[in-house]
Amino acid sequence: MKRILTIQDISCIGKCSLTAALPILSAMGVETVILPTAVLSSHTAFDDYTFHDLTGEIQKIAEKWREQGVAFDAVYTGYLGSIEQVSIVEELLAEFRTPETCLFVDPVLGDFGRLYSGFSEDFPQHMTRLCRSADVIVPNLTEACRMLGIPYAEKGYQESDIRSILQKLSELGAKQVILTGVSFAESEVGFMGYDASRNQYFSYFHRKFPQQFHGTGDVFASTCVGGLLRGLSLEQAARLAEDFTLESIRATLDAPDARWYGVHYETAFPYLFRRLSSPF
Ligand code: PXL
Repeated sequence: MKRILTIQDISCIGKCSLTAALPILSAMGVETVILPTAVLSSHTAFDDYTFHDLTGEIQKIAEKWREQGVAFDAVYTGYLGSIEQVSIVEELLAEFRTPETCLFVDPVLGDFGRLYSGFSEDFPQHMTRLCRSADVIVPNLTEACRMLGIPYAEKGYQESDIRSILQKLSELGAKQVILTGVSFAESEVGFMGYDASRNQYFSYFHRKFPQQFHGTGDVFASTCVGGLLRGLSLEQAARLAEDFTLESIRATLDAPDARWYGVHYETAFPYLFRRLSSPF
């Protein structure tokens, strides 16, 4: 069984970060080691929340793993609560990443052109540094613009604009890039990807729902890295991730307050299992 280490927070309510990554990766048949960076009463889009920083624990936990000779096939990072935590993750990688370990970074920074509550304006530059050494990065459009220091626009992109953003993102250093939340038509949304080693672009679009749901980026990233560990190509893994996220959204459409509470990926698991059992 492949073993992944995922480093992100626990938001007690509002399914995202570890409360999405752990169940999804486990359901995909991947041994999931968690390293919680902080415990919050909810994610930061709630009006008010507690934030208990676990920075001090991270090094103590890593110390034990060092003694025990623990190794990982992949490391997946998501929401990191501070600049210091980005540096600590880099230190961990220097120690636990071997040439075979896939580093998958979801540079969680914001959405709809804005940084998430609690992040300072200089935080993106530190997340960008982490992305430089990644094998795969999966920013949304807001995060890509923040990392590249270019203005964000809600819509009006041509394919050539997105190709240029992908190119610039890969020049940061990551070998493969998936840009999420890409839309060229009012009724459609999806992703575009770029594989620098083959100089190849790929894309995938589907119907866009008018509703917005929190945590879908984490469902996407978790499924995508799970797919990679199951032996799928990045394009296949990202398509599976997009479809599963969509299926989870469909399962949530009638739920009250769902926007903040996260998508019902739980009821979409049978779909994920069916997809995993049929060849691509
Ligand atoms: O879904 C990304 C995310 C993860 N963790 C926390 C967040 C957010 C986005 O707002 O606040 C704590």
